[in-house]
Amino acid sequence: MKKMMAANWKMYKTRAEAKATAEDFISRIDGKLPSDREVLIAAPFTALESVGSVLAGRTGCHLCAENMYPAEEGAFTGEISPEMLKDVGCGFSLAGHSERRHVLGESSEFVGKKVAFGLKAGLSMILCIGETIEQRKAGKVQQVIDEQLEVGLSEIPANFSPDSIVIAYEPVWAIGTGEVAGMEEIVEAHGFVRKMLKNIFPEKANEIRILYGGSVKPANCAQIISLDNVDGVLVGGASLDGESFSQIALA
Ligand code: G2H
Repeated sequence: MKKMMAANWKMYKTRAEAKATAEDFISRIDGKLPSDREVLIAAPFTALESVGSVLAGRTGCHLCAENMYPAEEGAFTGEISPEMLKDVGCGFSLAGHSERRHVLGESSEFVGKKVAFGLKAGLSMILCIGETIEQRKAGKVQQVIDEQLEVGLSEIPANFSPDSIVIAYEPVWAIGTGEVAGMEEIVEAHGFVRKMLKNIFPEKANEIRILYGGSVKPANCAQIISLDNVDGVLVGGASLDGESFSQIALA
């Protein structure tokens, strides 16, 4: 299973800034990315084409949307379909990032519809999950993970390929706060994720990648990706700079 080193640029960067960052990043990893690693950049919709032009044709480099709407087309003002994303060169989309769950009010059911629809439309999907600090303090980490996985994956086609689904565990209290989860907390949560995946897909669970996200930096990345059941990282703030993200990708 190849490790996935993924950037999430959120609502940052104009087209020109995005292209310059992608070019800087690629120039720093060119010829150095181990064959057992892949990199992925999730960029704002407006920057997908310019970032895609930099990643195009590069082995192990993927373009990703940060969100999508579960319909082919229609009267959904402000939304983007999987076909539109594929048309601009995306192979992946995020679904259920905590900022969409908590700032935009997306439910697990809606996230599950996106994962299933995106997969059926030919995208690979990165399902983001994770508990709030209140849920952690109440001892509900496993319960939240189980619910978000069960509902988020409930409608996917039975014949899905395990490399077309990626889970990103991102504890909400560690996102953009500089407070990375402790190594034991990461191992425990990723163990819960793997266990739940085995319950749902006994034959494919070990081939589904589980990424950690939440204040990943060049200084902590190598240790995090060496942990049990950590198959890569999803990086926000520290991916906005080409040098910093290249250090993470090569960590
Ligand atoms: C979590 C992460 C990227 P950051 O949202 O998805 O962001 O690395 O800034 O905590």
